[in-house]
Amino acid sequence: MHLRKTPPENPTNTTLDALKTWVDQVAELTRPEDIHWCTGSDKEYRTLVSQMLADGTLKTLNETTYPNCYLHLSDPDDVARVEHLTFVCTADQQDAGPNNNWMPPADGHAKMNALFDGAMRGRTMYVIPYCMGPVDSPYSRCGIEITDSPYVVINMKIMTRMGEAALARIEREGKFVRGLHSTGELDPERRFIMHFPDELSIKSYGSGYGGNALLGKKCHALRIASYQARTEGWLAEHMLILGVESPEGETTYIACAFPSACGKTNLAMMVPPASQPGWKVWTLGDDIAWLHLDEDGQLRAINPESGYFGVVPGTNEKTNKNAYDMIQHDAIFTNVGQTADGEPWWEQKKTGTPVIDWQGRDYDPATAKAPAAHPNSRFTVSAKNNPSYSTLADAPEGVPISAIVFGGRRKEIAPLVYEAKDWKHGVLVGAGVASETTAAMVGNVGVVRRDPMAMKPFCGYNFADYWSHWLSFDERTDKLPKIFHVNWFRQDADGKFLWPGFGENLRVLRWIIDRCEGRIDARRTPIGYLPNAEDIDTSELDISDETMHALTTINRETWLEEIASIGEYLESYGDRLPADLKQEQQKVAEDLAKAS
Ligand code: GTP
Ligand code: SPV
Ligand code: MN
Repeated sequence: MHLRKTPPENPTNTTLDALKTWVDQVAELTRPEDIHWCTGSDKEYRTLVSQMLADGTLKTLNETTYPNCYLHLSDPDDVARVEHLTFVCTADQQDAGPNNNWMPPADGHAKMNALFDGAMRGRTMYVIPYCMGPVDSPYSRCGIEITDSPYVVINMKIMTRMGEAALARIEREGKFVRGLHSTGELDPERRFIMHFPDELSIKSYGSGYGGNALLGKKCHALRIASYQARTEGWLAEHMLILGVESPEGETTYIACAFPSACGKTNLAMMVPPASQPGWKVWTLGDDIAWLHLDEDGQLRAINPESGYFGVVPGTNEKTNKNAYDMIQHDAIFTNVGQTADGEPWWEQKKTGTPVIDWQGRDYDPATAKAPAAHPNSRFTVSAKNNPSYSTLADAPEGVPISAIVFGGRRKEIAPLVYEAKDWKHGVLVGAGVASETTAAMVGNVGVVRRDPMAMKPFCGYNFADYWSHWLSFDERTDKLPKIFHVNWFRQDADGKFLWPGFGENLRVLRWIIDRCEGRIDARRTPIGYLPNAEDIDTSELDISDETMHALTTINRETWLEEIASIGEYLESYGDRLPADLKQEQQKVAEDLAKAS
C-alpha cells in the first residue's frame, strides 16, 4: 500500500472541464511533486534546458561551432522503437488485425495503470498541449501529452505546434487525443506503448526514446490518426512531402512512403546536383503526411509535424547538405559520439575524430569494434532551420499531390523505379512493399520483411481494412495521383550500391514528373510501367549501360516468386482481405506466367 499524499494543486485555468478532470485523475494516480502546464514559450524551453544541463540529462556541445546544440545520451537499452511492446487495444481483436499486438482495452488499462501508480513521485508532471498540423488548418488535430520527462517537453516544442495556441484550439473544439507518458525505470521488462483508438488515448511507459515517448509523432499522428482517418475518409501516412520546382518555375508535389531509416529525410531535403541546373527541391515534411480529398476531388497533404527527428549517421555535406547545415545550430542530438573539442560526431561525418562514444565512454577509432554514434542516433531540429523549408508547410489547405511513391530497401528484385498501372494496382504495389529492417527498431537489422505502405509498425488497425480504405478512394474522385515504386538500395555482388542515390535521386523524380505530365512513354510489363533506360537522365553520372539496364528491367523468375510471396502474405489476412486486391495480385501473377 502506498502512503497517499494529496496530489499537488493543478495550477491550470483551463476552461475545459474534461481536460482539468483528466489532469487531476492522472495526478491522483501518478503522484507528481509538481504540475507544470507548458506554454510553449522560448523562455520555458531555455529554463528546461538549464535544468537538464544542471542535472546531467543534457550536455552542452561546442558553443562556438554548434551554438545552442545539446547532447542527450539515452539508457543503452532505450535507443529505438519497440514493436514487440507496442499494442493496439480495440474491443475486437480483428479490428487491430494480425499486423498489431493486441490486448483487450480493460486489460491494457489495468496493466498500464499499475505501472503508472505513483510513477511520478518526486518528479514534475508536464502537461503539453500540442497541435499536429498548422493551428489554423481544418485538417489538423490536437492532443495533450502528460509526461514526467523534460527531454520529451523540449523535443515536443520542436516537433509540434506546442503550447498556448494549441490549448486555445483544444478548448474551442473540446476534443483531443490523451497521451500519458512516463520514463519509468527504463526497464525493457516494464515497457509498453499502448493505444486505445476508440478512446483516442495512448499510454506509454518505460521508454524515453523518440517514437515511444514523443506521443504526437508515431502514436498519435500515425496509429491513432490512421484509425480516425478511416472513419473520417482521409489517410494518415508514413510519408515525406516535397515540392520539385522545374527550371521553368513549375512545382510538383510528391508524397513518398519509405520504411524507417530508408531515406525519407534525405529525399525530402535533397540538394539537386550541379548536373541538374535550375531544379529546386522544397521540403514540406520528412516523416508523416495527412492526406485529404478537397472539394474538387484533389488529394492534398499537410505535414502534421513542425520539426525533424532524423537519423544522424550518414549525414554529411555530400549526402545531405541541407540537413548537415541545419544541425549546426539550435539542435538536440541524441546518442551521437563527441570529439575532443566538444563537437558531436557520427559515422560518415567526414570531419573530426571521436574520443567519446554514444554511451559516454572513451573511444579510440583505431581499436574500436563498434561505431561511436549509435546507428539510430537522432537529431531534433525545427523545420524552419532547413534551407529548403517550404513556406507552404504552414498553409492550412496543404499542397496538391501529383504522385505517391512507395519504396523500400532492397538489395535485389525491385527496379530503380516503376509506375503502377492504375490506382487499384498501385494499392497492390504499396501493400507489397518489403524492406530490410533497420536500426530504427529493436531487433535484427537487414532482414527482409513486408512493410505495406511503410506502415507495418504504424497502422492503428487491421491492414485488410486499411487496404479497403485505400481502394475506396478510387470511387470518390477521378483526380487521384499516380502511384510509383522506387528502390535506391540495389546492390551488386560485392554489396556496392548500383545507384548513387541522395541528390541524384532527382533524376528519378524527374522521370516520375514526366510520367505524371504524360510527356514520355514507358514499357508496360506485368508489374507496371518501367522506364526506357534513355528516359532517365544519366548525364555526368559515372554509371554503365549495363548497370542502368539492371536497374530498369525485371527478372521474370524472381518476380514470379515475389508476386507469389505477396499473394501468400495477403492471404494471411483471411476473409477481410479486399477481393479487388487479391484480383490485382492474381492478374500480375498470370501476366508474369504468360510473359516470355
Ligand atoms: P526515419 O526517420 O526512421 O523514418 O528514416 P528516414 O526514412 O527519414 O531515413 P533517412 O533519410 O534518415 O535515411 C536513413 C539512412 O539511409 C541514412 O543513413 C542515409 O544516409 C541512408 N540513405 C538515404 N537516402 C539514401 C540513398 O538514396 N542511397 C543510399 N545508399 N542511402 C541512403
Ligand atoms: C521511425 O522509426 O520511423 C522514425 C523515428 O521516424 S521514431 O520517432 O522513433 O519513430
Ligand atoms: Mn519514420
